[in-house]
Amino acid sequence: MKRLIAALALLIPEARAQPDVDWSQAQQVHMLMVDDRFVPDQLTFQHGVPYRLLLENDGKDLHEFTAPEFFANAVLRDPGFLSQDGKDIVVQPGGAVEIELMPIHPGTFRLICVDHDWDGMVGQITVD
Ligand SMILES: [Cu+2]
Repeated sequence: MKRLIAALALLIPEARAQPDVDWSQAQQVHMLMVDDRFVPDQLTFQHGVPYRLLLENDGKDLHEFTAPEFFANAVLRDPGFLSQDGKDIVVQPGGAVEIELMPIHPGTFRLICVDHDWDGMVGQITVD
């Protein structure tokens, strides 16, 4: 038990303030990544509502869901999915990543794939 508490204490500085979120109520949102586009390229969420966001890479290249401001304004059930200091989610070709998150502030947030924004792999996330 002592060990568990010590382990949890180590994790706490990493964790964001976690409001009580009923993740069983999460709504499914699906985004496809292809070479080199997000499909759709616009996502809309309601703040205060939990979502299960499925990112599926149907392309031959690795793609990234890079949205640092969006993530900074959301609670993630498992922040370990984020790489690059909370900036993005890497999805391997032919792979998929599912993250559970809840946007906590309204706003409009830029989405890019850092590898292919030059080729138009950009999008927008709106939180109402
Ligand atoms: Cu890409």
